[in-house]
Amino acid sequence: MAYQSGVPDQQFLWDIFRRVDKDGSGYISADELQMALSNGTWSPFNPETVRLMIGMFDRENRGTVSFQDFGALWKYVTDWQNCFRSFDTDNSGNIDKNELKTALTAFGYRLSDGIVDTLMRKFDRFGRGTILFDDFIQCSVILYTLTSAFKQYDTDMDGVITIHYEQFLSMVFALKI
Ligand SMILES: [Ca+2]
Ligand SMILES: [Ca+2]
Repeated sequence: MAYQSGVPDQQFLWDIFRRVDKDGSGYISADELQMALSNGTWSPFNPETVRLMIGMFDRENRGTVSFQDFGALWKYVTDWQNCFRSFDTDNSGNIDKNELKTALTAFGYRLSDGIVDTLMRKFDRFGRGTILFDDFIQCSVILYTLTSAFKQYDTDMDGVITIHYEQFLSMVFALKI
């Protein structure tokens, strides 16, 4: 299998694409992507994470991903898999609170234990005190999106913003989450 600068070759991608595109429509729908992805358990891949990912790579705004954008999507998923594995230090197949803290610190966040607890509660879909692969992506993407929105207002970067009600509404409604 030939790889050029980390990008899988077109034939390899096409084979995956055809397998994922169950109805042969030439586009990957959210349902098809969800079926193709695994969070390491028998439970279905988080539909919210699927929606986020389709939204990121759906350049034609049809709610689906074409083969043209599939390479980028597949690389994104693979990068997240590698990231998840590297932070799952005890190889349990999920991320516990300490592993999440380490991951967030490595991503450049400085968050208190209280916020890490809040993230754990919010993204631990099954109430087991751990976060699965799909929920880890969702957690990271949302945290990134919220942080970017905050930073736009925090021009002096002191971690404090003062915004009016309507600025707040515009900020929240502009979020792609
Ligand atoms: Ca399809
Ligand atoms: Ca773990």
